[in-house]
Amino acid sequence: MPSVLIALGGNVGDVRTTFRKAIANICGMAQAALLARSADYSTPPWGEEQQQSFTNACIEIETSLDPHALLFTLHKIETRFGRDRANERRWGPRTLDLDMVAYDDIKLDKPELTLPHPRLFERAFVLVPLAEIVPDRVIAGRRVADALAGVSTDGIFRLPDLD
Ligand code: A4P
Ligand code: MG
Repeated sequence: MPSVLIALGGNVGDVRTTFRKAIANICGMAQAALLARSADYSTPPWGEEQQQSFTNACIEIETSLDPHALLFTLHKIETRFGRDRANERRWGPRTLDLDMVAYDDIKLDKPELTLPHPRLFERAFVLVPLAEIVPDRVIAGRRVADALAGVSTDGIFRLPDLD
């Protein structure tokens, strides 16, 4: 079954609880198996800096859904957890953002779905949790751990495990 890497982010509400529930929803709604889950990380806001710090994490799943069906499912889950795309700014505050980082080695270049995620290599808030779970994975010709070595991780710290 295809392996998919998903980045989770949010900075409104109880984000760590949202992540826990959202991951359960992803597994249920996408008939997916959870292969790996990073720790949660606190990360400084990127893009628009005058907002609360974010919590970020990454997961690896196996699913039989195709990329578009999975994207549709991820959007439904974002909405279920209070995401309101119609009333938010790009890079602004949000309860839950679910980005598909990579879907096997599939390449897609459509506005509604670009794979691998086009801004992955600029984003320490994705690369740090990703390198925790798949350091040796090669995405768009680059090893994840090597890509992480090329960005600043200032202000990013791992949050203690919840039990
Ligand atoms: N889309 C295209 N490709 C993909 C893909 N691979 N995965 C389309 C998911 N979606 C994809 O996404 C906009 C459109 O991209 C969707 O319609 C989808 O079909 P969105 O989630 O509605 O918009 P967005 O999240 O505001 O845009 P973007 O560019 O994904 O921004 P970010 O970076 O996700 O913005 N700082 C920290 N520290 N941590 C964060 O998590 N997040 C943001 C949010 C800003 N700053 C942050 C963080
Ligand atoms: Mg997004």
